[in-house]
Amino acid sequence: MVRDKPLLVVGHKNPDTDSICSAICYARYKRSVAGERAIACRAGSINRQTRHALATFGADDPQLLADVLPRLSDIMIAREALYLLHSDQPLCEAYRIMTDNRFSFLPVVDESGRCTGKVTALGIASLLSRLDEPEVEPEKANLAAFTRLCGADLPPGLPESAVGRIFVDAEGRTMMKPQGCEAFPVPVGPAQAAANLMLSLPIGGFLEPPGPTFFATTPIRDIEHTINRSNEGGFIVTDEGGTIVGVVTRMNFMTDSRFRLVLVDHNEFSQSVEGIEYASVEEIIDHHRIGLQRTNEPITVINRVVGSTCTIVASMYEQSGTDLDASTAGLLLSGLLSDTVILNSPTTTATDRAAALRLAQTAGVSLEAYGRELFAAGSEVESLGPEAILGQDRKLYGEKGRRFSVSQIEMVGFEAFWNRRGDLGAALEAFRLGQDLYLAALMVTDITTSTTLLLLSAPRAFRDRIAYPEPADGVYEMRGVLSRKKQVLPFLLELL
Ligand SMILES: [Mn+2]
Repeated sequence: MVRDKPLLVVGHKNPDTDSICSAICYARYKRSVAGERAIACRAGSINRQTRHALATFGADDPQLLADVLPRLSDIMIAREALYLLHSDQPLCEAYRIMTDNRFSFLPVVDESGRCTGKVTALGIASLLSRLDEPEVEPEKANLAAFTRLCGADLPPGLPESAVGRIFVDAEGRTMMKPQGCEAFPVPVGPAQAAANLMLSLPIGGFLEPPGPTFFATTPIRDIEHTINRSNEGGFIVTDEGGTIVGVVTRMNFMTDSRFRLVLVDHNEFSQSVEGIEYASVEEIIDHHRIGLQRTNEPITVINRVVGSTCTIVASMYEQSGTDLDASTAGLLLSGLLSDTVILNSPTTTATDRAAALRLAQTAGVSLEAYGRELFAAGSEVESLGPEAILGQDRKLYGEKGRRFSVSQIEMVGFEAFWNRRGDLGAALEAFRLGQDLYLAALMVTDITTSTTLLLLSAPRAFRDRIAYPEPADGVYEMRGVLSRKKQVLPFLLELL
């Protein structure tokens, strides 16, 4: 496990107030109580209700997590830690850097930072094993590099580079004869001198093609197949403009690059941030039905039948003996009141009521008044288009061989809904037909009267089976109904 990575705490997609506030507060808990480098994250945009809670209790937006797919940039050896070669450098410099750092290859770049090829340890080894074969075109060797390799000083007056030749003179000395200059002796044997001469040639003559090249932003999973089928020891990584930003070796692919996650307010991967199956989920704090994936390692799962995830986080603070600050208490209260519709939802438990009272006191707000304020601030109906209202909190289901959707909005009073009923009905119908769903429903829940108006787009035969009063065509009045998962969903499944 990669302990140096931060622990990301994130709720479900289309985050509601409970998801955002439990992520913020549990990240605070992990930092202050467990000493973890925890970061609160979100898997989507912040709705108006949550925005009000964050503003009221002074919290920053959690960091947006578009996905948790490890990318090449997460595992590569970055440019700063890398030696980039130029084609006019002598081969011995590449050789030394590779042996000192145990690199199997080094990229060669031009002036603009583009990769023109690479030098590999294998390539140099095979050159040195074929010194007798005069297949290498005569090239100008770097004379300073050559004499240095031979452990001698460069005689004065010689050019920087020249085509050279090794021979043994009459006295048995190993001699180097640069073209157009006097021969000079070197203090090594002829075979070593020949090898040194080879290593003094410019890299440019021995470039191998760069091989498969990838962008740093590419998710690792997208190139695994290509990597596995390639016999290259390493790969060049560039930015979108083609400038080299690093390399990856096969060893780098073995490092654990997974993001470390805590899931709050959900446990089903289908509701989670993109790429969750490539992350390391270390904890789950939730209050929904269990839809867990099999895991490779033991993980902490806390799932309790309470009205909100914030209730669970509040009890963890309490058990740890840590005093809550007003901001954290206010945020936890917001998530709790939001999910339980100000303690009116049938999902509300005695634990939630007790926690809400304590949290309101610590936060210094009136539970009822703040709850109404939160829902009034979150009412989307005046400000959003019909598609946005339907999409804000929509869940898709596939049960009993039918696919259907249930959206929900909470309101203070129904007036704004009746003003927009035509728009919303048309948008609901269009969504159902566009998605080829059996039915599409919108729960419009008035939290002041605990009544839901169910706006329904469904086949006639299905609608005929509904026994609730129908004050307007396709609008059903469900008194005492607040909960999608506990009331409306079972009701619809029964009719199906
Ligand atoms: Mn929740």
